[in-house]
Amino acid sequence: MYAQLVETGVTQVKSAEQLSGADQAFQRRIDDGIKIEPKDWMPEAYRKTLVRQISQHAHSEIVGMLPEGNWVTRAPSLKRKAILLAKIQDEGGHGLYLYSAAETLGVSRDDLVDDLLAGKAKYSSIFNYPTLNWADIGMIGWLVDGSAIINQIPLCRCSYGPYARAMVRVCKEESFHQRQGYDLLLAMCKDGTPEQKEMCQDAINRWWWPALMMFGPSDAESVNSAQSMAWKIKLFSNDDLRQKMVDQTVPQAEYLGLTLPDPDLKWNPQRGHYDFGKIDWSEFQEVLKGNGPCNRDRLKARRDAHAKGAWVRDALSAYAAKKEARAAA
Ligand code: BYC
Repeated sequence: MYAQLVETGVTQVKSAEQLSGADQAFQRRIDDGIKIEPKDWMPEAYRKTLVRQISQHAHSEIVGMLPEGNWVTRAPSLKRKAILLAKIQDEGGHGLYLYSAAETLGVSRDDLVDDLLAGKAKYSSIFNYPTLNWADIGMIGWLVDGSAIINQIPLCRCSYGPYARAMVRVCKEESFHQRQGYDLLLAMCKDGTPEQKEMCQDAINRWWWPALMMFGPSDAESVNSAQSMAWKIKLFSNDDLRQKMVDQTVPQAEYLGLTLPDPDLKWNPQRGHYDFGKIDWSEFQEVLKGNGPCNRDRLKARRDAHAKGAWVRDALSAYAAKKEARAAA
């Protein structure tokens, strides 16, 4: 892979002495806020970190279509169905931008997808939870896209140009997604029946803690944060972003008349933030190991979809080969 990258000009071979000088110069560029572009020299570990994060992010967008897809045929009105379809389509688009951003780092999309299908690649833990009632669709928009925005707005300023630029459009679309989720919940909580409000409470009881886990392990346990922050791939720590999510969401939940399932949640005037209860990190670790409620279903759905799409890929390759042969003739 390294040789291939050298060949394609993504990176260059340096002697050990040059490399440490190059590393320092690279860090200076980062510190000065200069964006790193695909053909610039970059430390191998920086490249690998970006491939890891961007590909996980891309996979999350693609797998993230599944829990929502579950409700397309059962949306309660034509309007809600059209909104949901548009949202799911947006997520697919985000996945494609992100795979493209990863490809600028010298990896192939086919390899990334193979890793996902083989169960080797991670994607966000949140998408291993089921969507059991229509209010879950509102919760995904409000809490999951809401968390995604908090995490991703800073990524628009991250040090790697293609990732930062992809994030600008992604964030605009995620903002619309978040608002549609809240709008759906407003309709159910404010204008709906007591049963509908109960569905919303049931949904928030199930989604609240997994949404907080989306931000990743606590800062003390986060193995990648320090280096990623030094490289400005991440601009804020997992815990800082999680706190922002809690502070932002509590008043929104109050307005909906929903109770967040955390008896320890309370405003702390000294800190100027909400205190909240302990996250069950053993649940998070189990989901990461593949033992969440839907891990197996999600991978099966992606594998089946990939197999069913083989004829499209074959047709595209045959068309491209024919076009190339014609051009060469
Ligand atoms: N799920 O050292 P850490 C969306 C892994 S939203 C699964 O803190 P890092 C969407 C982590 O990868 C979701 N795995 O890592 C919204 C690492 O494992 P490896 C996608 C997780 O990278 C609505 C290990 O735990 N968003 O797309 O510094 C609809 C240690 O963690 C999770 C993004 O991906 C998790 N929740 O920080 C549709 C945003 N958390 O790789 C779609 C970009 C941690 O060392 N990503 N892990 O084996 C990020 O900002 C960061 O990668 C994270 C983790 C904050 C997620």
